[in-house]
Amino acid sequence: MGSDLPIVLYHYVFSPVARRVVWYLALRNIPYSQCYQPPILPRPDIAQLGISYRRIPLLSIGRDVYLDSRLIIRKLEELYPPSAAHPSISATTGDQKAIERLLDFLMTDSGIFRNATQILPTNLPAFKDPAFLKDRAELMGIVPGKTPPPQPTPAPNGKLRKPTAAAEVRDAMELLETTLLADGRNWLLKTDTPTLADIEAVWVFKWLTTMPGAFPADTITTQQFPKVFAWMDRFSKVVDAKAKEYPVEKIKGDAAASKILNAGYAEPEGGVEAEAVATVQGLKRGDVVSVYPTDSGFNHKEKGTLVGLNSKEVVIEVEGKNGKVRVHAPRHGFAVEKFVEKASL
Ligand SMILES: N[C@@H](CCC(=O)N[C@@H](CS)C(=O)NCC(=O)O)C(=O)O
Repeated sequence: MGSDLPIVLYHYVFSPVARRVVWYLALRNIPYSQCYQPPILPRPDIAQLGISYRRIPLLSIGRDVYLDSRLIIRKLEELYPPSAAHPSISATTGDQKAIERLLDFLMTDSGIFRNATQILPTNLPAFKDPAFLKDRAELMGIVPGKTPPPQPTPAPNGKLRKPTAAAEVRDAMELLETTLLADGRNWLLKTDTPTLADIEAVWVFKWLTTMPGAFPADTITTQQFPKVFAWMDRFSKVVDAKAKEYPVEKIKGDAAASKILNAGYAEPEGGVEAEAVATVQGLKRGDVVSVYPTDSGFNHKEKGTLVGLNSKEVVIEVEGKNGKVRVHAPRHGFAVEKFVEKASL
């Protein structure tokens, strides 16, 4: 079972998406090691496992490596059921579960995170670093000499870009101020302590608060959204206290790799279900497939042997420098394609 196995989180401190996992682990008192990564490629610590996925975070439980914070959190929910040592922070009723899920969709799929990246202060040191700019262009599929992929939606450029994005961020903040937080509750699900629903809603806004000047001074202020800002402060106090109480071990890439490769698997092999994507490609266990995210970082296709596929996840085995690991990706936001060797001309 997962709970006896070592956990390694690959991340960097400025990643707002990785914070979601850091806070989840902290709020549930789940011990883990962290392997800090550079904010841009290359990441040899991850490459040595045979993994070409380029985004952060990744989390391993034993010899299983999970991509994408959403799958990571779901797996931690499954593999670490609530106990006295690891209290639950999940929604309990159906209505609460729906709120938890919908907040996740709001922040990621409705584009609030993408819009938040458009309102970052332009004077941040990273934006003056050509290596960073080149790396992030590559993340979005912009490769010199090649036609860039179409954006998900046509977005205004120039002086309209920022205010348009800020209006989207403001709208999500207003939703919280005028609905869930309107009655003066401390936490979104009216609980005594923060839950996963708070994590799902707070991460983008809290990230923006760390960069003075990100919120437009006239439209997103503590006066306009007192309840949202007070809720973010409360959240910060709780997670900061947890971080002090349970310091997390830092390990280097080689130590992380040997921790992973010397451990057992967290889950049994799942098998390949005959669902639509498998059927249309005639996929079966043992086929070589490519797995990649469809929203960003799609030039980095994970190639491996298919060992599991269902409506929720795809699992492939990849071979690294010193052994094999099983890589799990969510189906939501990822594609699975049978690998076809390109014929040489
Ligand atoms: N849906 C993904 C999004 C991951 C993501 O976009 N992560 C950002 C960091 S916050 C990233 O990887 N940026 C490029 C990089 O660091 O290489 C998840 O939930 O994990």
